[in-house]
Amino acid sequence: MPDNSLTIALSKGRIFEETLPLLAAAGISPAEDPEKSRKLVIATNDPDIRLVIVRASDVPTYVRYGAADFGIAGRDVLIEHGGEGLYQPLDLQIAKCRMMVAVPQGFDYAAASQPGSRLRIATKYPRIAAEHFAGKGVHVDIIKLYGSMELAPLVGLSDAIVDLVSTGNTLKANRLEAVEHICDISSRLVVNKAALKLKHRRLQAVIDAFSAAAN
Ligand code: PRT
Ligand code: MG
Repeated sequence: MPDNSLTIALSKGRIFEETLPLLAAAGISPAEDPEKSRKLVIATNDPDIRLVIVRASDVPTYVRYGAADFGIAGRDVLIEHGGEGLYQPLDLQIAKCRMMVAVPQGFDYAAASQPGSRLRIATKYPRIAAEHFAGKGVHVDIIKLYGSMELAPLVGLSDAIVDLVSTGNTLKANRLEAVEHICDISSRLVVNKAALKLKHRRLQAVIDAFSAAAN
C-alpha cells in the first residue's frame, strides 16, 4: 500500500494567513483556525492531509527529519538556521519583507560604519548580521536577542539592530530609522527529500498547484 498521507508544517500568524490561498488552490482547507484553536495538529478536508503548527524557526527541523513532508519557511529562517538537507523548489513570494540595519533617528551611521570601525549590533539574526558587516570591513560585537530588537538601541544595549522591516511602523514608533538594506526576504516551500521520492505524485501535485497560485 503506498503511503498517501501528507503532513504540512506551518507557523501561525502571517505565514499561515498567506498560505491559506495557496492551500485552497491545491484543494486543501484546514478544519480549524490555528489562531483560535489550541490544537497543534489540525485536520483538513482531505483525510490524508494534516497540518502541524510549529514555531516559524522550527519548520526546517520538522521537515528535515521527516516529521512533516513539507513546510513553509522564511528565507531569514533558512539562512539563519540552515536549509541543509531540504529541497527548496519554490519561492512563494509571501510574507515579504526586508532585512535591514536600523539605528536611532539622527545617529550618524555613515561615520560609524566606516571600514575598520566597531559597532554593537543587537539581532535575532547573528549569522546574517556577521556576514553583512564582514563584507563591509566593519568589526561588530553581536548581541543575540530573541525578540523586540527595536528596544536595544533605545536603552543603550546596542548602536544598531539588524531586523526585518515590512511597513516600517515599528521602527517609526520607536524613533528608529532604516539605514541599510541587507536583502529581500520572502517565504519558500521546503520539502523533505525522502518524502519527495516516496510520495512523489502527491507532493508534485501540491508543488504544481502552489506554483501556479504563487505566480
Ligand atoms: O513570532 P515568533 O517569535 O514566534 O517567530 P517569528 O517572528 O519568526 O514568526 P512570525 O510569524 O512573526 O514571522 C514568520 C516569518 O514572516 C518570518 O520568518 C519572516 O520571513 C516573515 N516576515 C515578514 C516577518 C515580517 N514580515 C515582519 N515584519 N517577520 C517578522 N516581522 C517583524 C519584525 O521582526 C519587526 O519586529 O515585524 C516587525 C516590523 O514590522 P513593521 O511592519 O512594523 O515594519
Ligand atoms: Mg514574530
